Amino acid sequence: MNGPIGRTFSFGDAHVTQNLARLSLARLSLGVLASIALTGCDADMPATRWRTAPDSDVVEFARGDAEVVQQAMVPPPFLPEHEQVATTPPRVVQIRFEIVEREVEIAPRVFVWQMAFNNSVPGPVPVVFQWDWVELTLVNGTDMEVDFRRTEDGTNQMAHNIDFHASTGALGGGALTTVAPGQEVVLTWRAQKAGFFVYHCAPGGEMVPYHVVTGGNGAILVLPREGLRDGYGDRVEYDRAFYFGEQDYYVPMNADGGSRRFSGFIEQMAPMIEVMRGLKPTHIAFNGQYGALTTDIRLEAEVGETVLLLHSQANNYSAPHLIGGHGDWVWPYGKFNNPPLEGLESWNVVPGGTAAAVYTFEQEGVYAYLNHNLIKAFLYDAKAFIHVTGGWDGDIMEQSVAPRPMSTR
Ligand SMILES: [Cu+2]
Repeated sequence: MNGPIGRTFSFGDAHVTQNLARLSLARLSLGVLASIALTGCDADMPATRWRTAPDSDVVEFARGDAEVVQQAMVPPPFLPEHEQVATTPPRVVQIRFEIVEREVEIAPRVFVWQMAFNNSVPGPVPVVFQWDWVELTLVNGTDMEVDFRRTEDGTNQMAHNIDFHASTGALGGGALTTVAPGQEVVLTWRAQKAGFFVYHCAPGGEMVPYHVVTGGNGAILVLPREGLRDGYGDRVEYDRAFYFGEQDYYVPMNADGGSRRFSGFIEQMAPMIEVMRGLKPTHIAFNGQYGALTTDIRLEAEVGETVLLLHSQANNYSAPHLIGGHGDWVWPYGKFNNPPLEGLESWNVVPGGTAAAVYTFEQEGVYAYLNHNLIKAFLYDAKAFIHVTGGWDGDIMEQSVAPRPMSTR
């Protein structure tokens, strides 16, 4: 092992030393030598040297030698406690998802039979490092207490599986994880790419969008082993992380403003697919339900704290925006091995994709983090509030003159 860090910064003296050792002399061209001579100094790192090189000792680490650890899942918008820099060799991280079919009132008088990974919509966020292995036990059913209506015997009705966009091979695991009600399966895959990645149920054909738009999606955080880096290559540490899972729903509605009710996930399917064909959501929510992150759960932060803002949409576009703040650093498509962009106002989430941004709060107040398609934010409910305490700096903003009768000029 060269050390705990899985990727080598491709700038600075350490890098040059290591890469010189790796390059065979025969392949050293004069151009390479010249570029090494020019970039051997930390102080003047050109932007083009942001890229990192994998550490072969980490990449080739044997799974049989890896420490096995268990990670308990927590419901979004929160993440399991985790380190931000890898201090051990690659591990096997064991997680468990229990799939629950349940009927939830996602908005007043609007009921949806959801498929919920680990009894939450969106599903929980596992947190691993690049080059770790993820060992998932996927259970089609649960014996946990569920605070929502279920089928009379408490069992699921349909087969489910999981497609991890972060994984490689066999439909992202979908081909190897299909389980009938009452079954469980174990899938192990290596986290080869760093970033925030969607996962979702994908049982085939029209089942795929049906299961996704009833809540069968979430995201996994795969951190670079050396931690997050800003556009200059410097470490970024965060004090808190929040996950905003944006969900579009296609609910068969009655004329009275309430939804149709069904006996279970199967009976709901055909009428819901008819609504889905229109490509027009009837409801859009953060964290699965209207009001989830504006009234039900209170998100808090303090001035001076850096917050990692994670966002996913498994089926549609979104345009995250933090009212009153910015994306200090935004990683395009939520993928950490690309240099982040600085000081953005709004940024992109593509369908089946994510965004990751950090912001350090400078003023107290209530910040809305939302989809800046403002119709989706305010006429639907694609928004969350973050309550920030810790003081106000009048040099940054102040009301210089309070409202008063207009003057004549
Ligand atoms: Cu499913």
